Amino acid sequence: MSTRRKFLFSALGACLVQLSGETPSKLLIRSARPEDFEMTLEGFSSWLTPVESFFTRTHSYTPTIDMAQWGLRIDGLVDTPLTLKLDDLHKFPRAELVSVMQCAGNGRSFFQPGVAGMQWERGGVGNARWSGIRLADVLKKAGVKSAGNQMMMDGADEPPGTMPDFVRSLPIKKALHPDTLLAFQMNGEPLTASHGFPLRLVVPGWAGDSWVKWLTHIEVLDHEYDGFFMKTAYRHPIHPVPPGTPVDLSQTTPVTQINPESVIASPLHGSRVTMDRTTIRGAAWSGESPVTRVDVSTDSGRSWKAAALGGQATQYGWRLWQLAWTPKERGSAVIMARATDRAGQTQPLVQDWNASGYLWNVVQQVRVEVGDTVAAPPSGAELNIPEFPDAVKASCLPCHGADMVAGQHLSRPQWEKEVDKMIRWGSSVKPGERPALIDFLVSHFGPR
Ligand SMILES: Nc1nc2c(c(=O)[nH]1)N[C@H]1C(S)=C(S)[C@@H](COP(=O)(O)O)O[C@H]1N2
Ligand SMILES: [Mo]
Repeated sequence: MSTRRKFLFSALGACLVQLSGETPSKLLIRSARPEDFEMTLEGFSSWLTPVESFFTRTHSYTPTIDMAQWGLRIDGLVDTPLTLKLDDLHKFPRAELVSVMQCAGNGRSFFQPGVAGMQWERGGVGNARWSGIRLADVLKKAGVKSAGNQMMMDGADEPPGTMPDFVRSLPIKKALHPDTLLAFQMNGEPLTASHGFPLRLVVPGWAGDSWVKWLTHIEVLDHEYDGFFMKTAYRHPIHPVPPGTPVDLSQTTPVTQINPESVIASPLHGSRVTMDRTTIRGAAWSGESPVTRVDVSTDSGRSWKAAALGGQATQYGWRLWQLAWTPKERGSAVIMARATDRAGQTQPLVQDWNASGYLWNVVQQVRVEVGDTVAAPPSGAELNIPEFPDAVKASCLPCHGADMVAGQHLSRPQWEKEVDKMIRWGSSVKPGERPALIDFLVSHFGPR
């Protein structure tokens, strides 16, 4: 944390919770408060993502859990409502699996026109070994009534102001699937505070928004849960729309499974390689259906070759892949990789646009120069955070950092919409301050 950041943090931090851990050194900090950290491209070289390299996505703050008080409540449409302590949960049969977890918004920064939200590039995803117990075993103990077809899940995190609480629901069919877990562990270690200690949901094949952290309450319902994070957020259009078109919520459906995707870990975009043999490699994954092939092109998509798949083959984990390439000529080359899963789904070349920037999975293009020497790409642009006027500090920064604002690239109507949402969620912007606030945001953080 910079000194200036620390200063703002303590000056405005009266109502705030501290960061849960040390500043992560292996991650890109998209937002320090709340914690939104992105995995770097290096992460696509390892089969299991170490916890210290694993992305973090938190809507409000990381709660501090008092284990003397903590319990998991299961109620609603069940025969026997239960409150289970961690010891009780440990008595159920153990279950474990390797699965990718990907944020629904991974790749959001690539949408054109740009959309509001965390500006993830490719690293809002990771692959880990999750251990715990089957959710189905716990639900069977409570006895789901025949009318129960959805399951509400809530964690211990509490939002600031009047922001809605992060509460989600899951169809009971997915909840009862033997691979849906209540996990205590990630890669053999107890969950860290950022990743949901002491208990989180593991919903393999589905986007991260269903993987509720710090789980405290499950309620069996006969309908989809009615809150903001089910009925407004995490929805995407049923039918494709022209880019930039707002879609009525009645024409949207909740985000569920993730799509096939492949990321090139090496060589890096903008780097220089020689005429010698280069290994092109990366990782590929899909939703509930495993990746069965990755095709690589080194000539802008004119021809494709199957890459060799490595890492372990599991239902939900990612595969590492590689292909040897000996360039035939000097100049500029575009490398692409395209994953296909067992269900026959493959990555598109053009994304269907959606206003929330979910489920980006367009085939990546990595441009390299073939020359006489090897060279790393030029280093990327740093986030430039200007000094915020006092009124902006006072209305925005009590709840989140300046980095969260500075990462956005929005048009005037988009900023107006965001500011009005924040006012609804308890920001102290006075009516007279709104025009200057919008002007500041549009002039510094306008469209790319
Ligand atoms: N309680 C709670 N659970 C949550 C969230 C949250 O904000 N609160 N964020 C969700 C989202 S959108 C994602 S992508 C994943 C991220 O999990 P991670 O931080 O362990 O990577 O957690 C999910 N579970
Ligand atoms: Mo997410």
